[in-house]
Amino acid sequence: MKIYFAGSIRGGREDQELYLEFIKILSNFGTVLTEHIGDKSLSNVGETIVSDSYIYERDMQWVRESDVVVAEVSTPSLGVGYEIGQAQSMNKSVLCLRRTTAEKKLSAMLVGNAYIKVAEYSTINDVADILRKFLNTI
Ligand code: 6K6
Repeated sequence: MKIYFAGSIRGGREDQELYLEFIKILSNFGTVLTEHIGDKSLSNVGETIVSDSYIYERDMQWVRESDVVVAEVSTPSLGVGYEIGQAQSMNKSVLCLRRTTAEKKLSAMLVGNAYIKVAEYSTINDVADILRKFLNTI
């Protein structure tokens, strides 16, 4: 199974360590195409050797190739929201996970969207349970 994991980059890197945990769990179910989301050296403003258009084209190709898109949405990110919308238009299965303690309310574009599954979690054990249940249906 090819898994596209989405998490905030320029929206803010406060949850980077959490993304690493997600990627570790997801790797038990298939290939995570976007392991760089957990990369500590990827800052929200850092210079990149590749252009934004390269990143866009590559990431959209990976969404196309993926069997499922899993997004951690506790830190609001325009890019993650865009990827989720694109994934829906490509008929991909989409799961969004959000910490119960996340400061901001999640966008109505996700919560109000019957196509997208949104789950809340408190602990990383909850995440493992939610992902196992969801991915075993794919
Ligand atoms: C380095 C420093 C800043 O940005 C970079 C490299 N950028 C990206 N590399 C890989 N994927 C990216 C990059 N920027 C955005 N994305 C994609 O959008 C990822 O798949 C994330 O799920 C999402 C994050 O969007 P923003 O709006 O938070 O950046």
